[in-house]
Amino acid sequence: MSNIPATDTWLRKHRLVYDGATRHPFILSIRNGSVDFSSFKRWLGQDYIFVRSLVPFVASVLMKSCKESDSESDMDVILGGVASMNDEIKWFQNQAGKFHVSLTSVVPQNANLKYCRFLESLTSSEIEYAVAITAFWAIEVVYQESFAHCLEEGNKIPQELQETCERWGNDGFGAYCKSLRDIVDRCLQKASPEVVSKAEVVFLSVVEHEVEFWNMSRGEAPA
Ligand code: HMH
Repeated sequence: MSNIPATDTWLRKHRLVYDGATRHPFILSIRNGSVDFSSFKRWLGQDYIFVRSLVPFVASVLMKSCKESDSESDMDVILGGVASMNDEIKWFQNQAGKFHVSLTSVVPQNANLKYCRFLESLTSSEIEYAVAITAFWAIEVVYQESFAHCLEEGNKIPQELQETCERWGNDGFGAYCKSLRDIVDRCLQKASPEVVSKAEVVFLSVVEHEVEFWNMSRGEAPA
Protein backbone atom coordinates (compact mmCIF):
# COMPACT_ATOMS: atom_id res chain seq x y z
CA MET A 1 0.00 0.00 0.00
CA SER A 2 1.35 3.40 -0.94
CA ASN A 3 1.74 6.24 1.52
CA ILE A 4 1.02 8.86 -1.09
CA PRO A 5 -2.54 10.13 -0.56
CA ALA A 6 -4.89 9.04 -3.35
CA THR A 7 -5.97 12.60 -4.10
CA ASP A 8 -2.32 13.67 -4.63
CA THR A 9 -1.83 10.84 -7.09
CA TRP A 10 -4.99 11.67 -9.04
CA LEU A 11 -4.35 15.40 -9.19
CA ARG A 12 -0.92 14.73 -10.63
CA LYS A 13 -2.13 12.07 -13.04
CA HIS A 14 -5.22 13.94 -14.23
CA ARG A 15 -3.83 17.47 -14.06
CA LEU A 16 -4.81 18.43 -17.60
CA VAL A 17 -8.46 17.49 -17.30
CA TYR A 18 -8.61 18.93 -13.79
CA ASP A 19 -7.20 22.24 -15.01
CA GLY A 20 -9.76 22.07 -17.81
CA ALA A 21 -12.43 22.26 -15.12
CA THR A 22 -10.82 24.78 -12.76
CA ARG A 23 -9.41 27.07 -15.49
CA HIS A 24 -12.34 26.85 -17.88
CA PRO A 25 -12.80 29.77 -20.32
CA PHE A 26 -15.99 30.77 -18.46
CA ILE A 27 -14.03 31.04 -15.20
CA LEU A 28 -11.17 32.89 -16.90
CA SER A 29 -13.69 35.33 -18.37
CA ILE A 30 -15.04 36.08 -14.88
CA ARG A 31 -11.50 36.63 -13.63
CA ASN A 32 -10.51 38.95 -16.49
CA GLY A 33 -13.82 40.79 -16.58
CA SER A 34 -14.76 39.85 -20.15
CA VAL A 35 -17.63 37.59 -19.04
CA ASP A 36 -20.83 37.81 -20.96
CA PHE A 37 -23.70 38.44 -18.52
CA SER A 38 -26.11 36.29 -20.46
CA SER A 39 -23.68 33.37 -19.95
CA PHE A 40 -23.53 34.14 -16.27
CA LYS A 41 -27.32 34.16 -16.03
CA ARG A 42 -27.53 30.86 -17.86
CA TRP A 43 -25.04 29.36 -15.44
CA LEU A 44 -26.96 30.77 -12.46
CA GLY A 45 -30.26 29.20 -13.48
CA GLN A 46 -28.70 25.84 -14.31
CA ASP A 47 -26.66 25.74 -11.11
CA TYR A 48 -29.74 26.38 -9.00
CA ILE A 49 -31.29 23.23 -10.46
CA PHE A 50 -28.04 21.37 -9.90
CA VAL A 51 -27.70 22.42 -6.26
CA ARG A 52 -31.24 21.28 -5.52
CA SER A 53 -30.42 17.85 -6.85
CA LEU A 54 -27.18 17.84 -4.93
CA VAL A 55 -29.23 17.79 -1.70
CA PRO A 56 -30.46 14.17 -1.91
CA PHE A 57 -26.98 13.09 -3.03
CA VAL A 58 -25.33 14.72 -0.02
CA ALA A 59 -28.03 13.26 2.22
CA SER A 60 -27.04 9.83 0.92
CA VAL A 61 -23.38 10.54 1.66
CA LEU A 62 -24.34 11.61 5.17
CA MET A 63 -26.26 8.38 5.64
CA LYS A 64 -23.34 6.30 4.38
CA SER A 65 -20.97 8.11 6.73
CA CYS A 66 -23.20 7.24 9.69
CA LYS A 67 -23.24 3.58 8.70
CA GLU A 68 -19.78 3.03 7.30
CA SER A 69 -17.38 5.64 8.60
CA ASP A 70 -14.96 4.81 11.39
CA SER A 71 -14.59 8.45 12.32
CA GLU A 72 -17.34 10.39 14.03
CA SER A 73 -16.07 13.73 12.81
CA ASP A 74 -16.98 12.90 9.20
CA MET A 75 -20.59 13.56 10.07
CA ASP A 76 -19.78 17.06 11.28
CA VAL A 77 -17.95 17.91 8.08
CA ILE A 78 -20.74 16.61 5.84
CA LEU A 79 -23.40 18.25 7.98
CA GLY A 80 -21.50 21.52 7.52
CA GLY A 81 -21.82 20.92 3.79
CA VAL A 82 -25.58 20.43 4.16
CA ALA A 83 -25.83 23.69 6.10
CA SER A 84 -23.89 25.58 3.44
CA MET A 85 -26.17 24.16 0.75
CA ASN A 86 -29.11 25.55 2.64
CA ASP A 87 -27.51 29.01 2.50
CA GLU A 88 -26.59 28.43 -1.10
CA ILE A 89 -30.17 27.77 -2.19
CA LYS A 90 -31.30 31.03 -0.58
CA TRP A 91 -28.34 32.83 -2.11
CA PHE A 92 -29.32 31.60 -5.58
CA GLN A 93 -32.88 32.82 -5.08
CA ASN A 94 -31.55 36.19 -4.02
CA GLN A 95 -29.08 36.45 -6.95
CA ALA A 96 -31.78 35.38 -9.39
CA GLY A 97 -33.82 38.36 -8.24
CA LYS A 98 -30.86 40.70 -8.76
CA PHE A 99 -30.11 39.35 -12.24
CA HIS A 100 -33.76 38.98 -13.27
CA VAL A 101 -33.54 35.24 -13.76
CA SER A 102 -36.81 33.39 -13.25
CA LEU A 103 -35.80 30.20 -11.45
CA THR A 104 -39.18 28.58 -11.89
CA SER A 105 -38.93 28.73 -15.66
CA VAL A 106 -35.38 27.45 -16.09
CA VAL A 107 -35.28 24.37 -18.32
CA PRO A 108 -32.49 22.01 -17.34
CA GLN A 109 -30.06 21.47 -20.20
CA ASN A 110 -28.67 18.14 -21.27
CA ALA A 111 -25.33 18.39 -19.49
CA ASN A 112 -27.15 19.29 -16.28
CA LEU A 113 -29.60 16.39 -16.58
CA LYS A 114 -26.74 14.00 -17.21
CA TYR A 115 -24.81 15.28 -14.22
CA CYS A 116 -27.90 15.01 -11.98
CA ARG A 117 -28.55 11.45 -13.19
CA PHE A 118 -24.96 10.56 -12.44
CA LEU A 119 -25.37 11.91 -8.89
CA GLU A 120 -28.53 9.92 -8.47
CA SER A 121 -26.71 6.74 -9.51
CA LEU A 122 -24.23 7.38 -6.70
CA THR A 123 -26.99 7.40 -4.07
CA SER A 124 -27.41 3.63 -4.49
CA SER A 125 -26.62 1.59 -1.38
CA GLU A 126 -24.21 -0.42 -3.52
CA ILE A 127 -21.91 2.56 -3.85
CA GLU A 128 -19.32 2.49 -1.09
CA TYR A 129 -18.94 5.45 1.27
CA ALA A 130 -15.34 5.99 0.07
CA VAL A 131 -16.55 6.31 -3.52
CA ALA A 132 -19.45 8.62 -2.67
CA ILE A 133 -17.37 10.94 -0.49
CA THR A 134 -14.81 11.11 -3.31
CA ALA A 135 -17.50 12.41 -5.64
CA PHE A 136 -18.63 14.95 -3.06
CA TRP A 137 -15.09 16.25 -2.52
CA ALA A 138 -14.51 16.51 -6.28
CA ILE A 139 -17.78 18.42 -6.80
CA GLU A 140 -16.92 20.95 -4.11
CA VAL A 141 -13.23 21.36 -4.85
CA VAL A 142 -13.71 22.18 -8.53
CA TYR A 143 -15.89 25.16 -7.56
CA GLN A 144 -13.54 26.13 -4.75
CA GLU A 145 -10.44 26.12 -6.97
CA SER A 146 -12.20 27.79 -9.87
CA PHE A 147 -13.55 30.72 -7.88
CA ALA A 148 -10.43 31.03 -5.70
CA HIS A 149 -8.50 31.43 -8.96
CA CYS A 150 -10.85 34.25 -9.96
CA LEU A 151 -10.02 36.04 -6.71
CA GLU A 152 -6.23 35.78 -7.04
CA GLU A 153 -4.05 38.90 -7.42
CA GLY A 154 -4.65 40.95 -10.52
CA ASN A 155 -8.27 39.97 -11.15
CA LYS A 156 -10.73 42.23 -12.93
CA ILE A 157 -13.89 40.58 -11.65
CA PRO A 158 -17.00 42.64 -12.49
CA GLN A 159 -18.29 44.05 -9.21
CA GLU A 160 -21.65 42.29 -9.67
CA LEU A 161 -19.88 38.92 -9.66
CA GLN A 162 -17.58 39.50 -6.71
CA GLU A 163 -20.04 37.86 -4.31
CA THR A 164 -20.28 34.76 -6.48
CA CYS A 165 -16.51 34.36 -6.46
CA GLU A 166 -16.35 34.84 -2.72
CA ARG A 167 -19.13 32.34 -2.10
CA TRP A 168 -16.92 29.41 -3.24
CA GLY A 169 -13.49 31.04 -3.29
CA ASN A 170 -13.37 32.10 0.36
CA ASP A 171 -10.88 30.56 2.80
CA GLY A 172 -13.59 28.90 4.91
CA PHE A 173 -14.86 27.02 1.89
CA GLY A 174 -11.25 26.10 1.14
CA ALA A 175 -10.81 24.65 4.64
CA TYR A 176 -14.06 22.70 4.29
CA CYS A 177 -12.84 21.21 0.98
CA LYS A 178 -9.56 20.27 2.66
CA SER A 179 -11.53 18.44 5.38
CA LEU A 180 -13.43 16.53 2.69
CA ARG A 181 -10.15 15.71 0.98
CA ASP A 182 -8.68 14.38 4.24
CA ILE A 183 -11.71 12.12 4.66
CA VAL A 184 -11.27 10.80 1.10
CA ASP A 185 -7.58 10.06 1.65
CA ARG A 186 -8.22 8.39 5.00
CA CYS A 187 -10.98 6.18 3.59
CA LEU A 188 -8.96 5.19 0.55
CA GLN A 189 -5.89 4.34 2.56
CA LYS A 190 -7.89 1.51 4.08
CA ALA A 191 -9.89 0.60 0.99
CA SER A 192 -9.36 -2.34 -1.36
CA PRO A 193 -7.67 -1.68 -4.72
CA GLU A 194 -11.06 -2.18 -6.39
CA VAL A 195 -12.66 0.56 -4.33
CA VAL A 196 -9.67 2.86 -4.90
CA SER A 197 -9.98 2.42 -8.63
CA LYS A 198 -13.76 2.93 -8.56
CA ALA A 199 -13.17 6.16 -6.65
CA GLU A 200 -10.65 7.33 -9.24
CA VAL A 201 -13.14 6.70 -12.05
CA VAL A 202 -15.79 8.65 -10.14
CA PHE A 203 -13.35 11.50 -9.53
CA LEU A 204 -12.62 11.75 -13.25
CA SER A 205 -16.31 11.56 -14.12
CA VAL A 206 -17.10 14.44 -11.80
CA VAL A 207 -14.35 16.56 -13.34
CA GLU A 208 -15.63 15.79 -16.84
CA HIS A 209 -19.21 16.64 -15.83
CA GLU A 210 -17.94 19.92 -14.40
CA VAL A 211 -16.30 20.85 -17.71
CA GLU A 212 -19.56 20.09 -19.52
CA PHE A 213 -21.41 22.14 -16.94
CA TRP A 214 -19.26 25.22 -17.55
CA ASN A 215 -19.65 24.65 -21.29
CA MET A 216 -23.41 25.12 -20.86
CA SER A 217 -22.86 28.75 -19.98
CA ARG A 218 -22.13 29.32 -23.67
CA GLY A 219 -25.69 28.29 -24.45
CA GLU A 220 -26.96 25.33 -26.40
CA ALA A 221 -30.38 23.97 -27.21
CA PRO A 222 -32.23 22.89 -24.06
CA ALA A 223 -32.75 19.16 -23.66
C1 HMH B 1 -22.04 22.23 -11.08
N1 HMH B 1 -20.59 21.89 -9.16
C2 HMH B 1 -21.65 22.53 -9.68
N2 HMH B 1 -22.35 23.41 -8.96
C3 HMH B 1 -22.01 23.67 -7.68
N3 HMH B 1 -22.74 24.57 -6.97
C4 HMH B 1 -20.90 23.03 -7.10
C5 HMH B 1 -20.21 22.13 -7.90
C6 HMH B 1 -20.43 23.30 -5.69
O1 HMH B 1 -21.40 23.17 -4.76
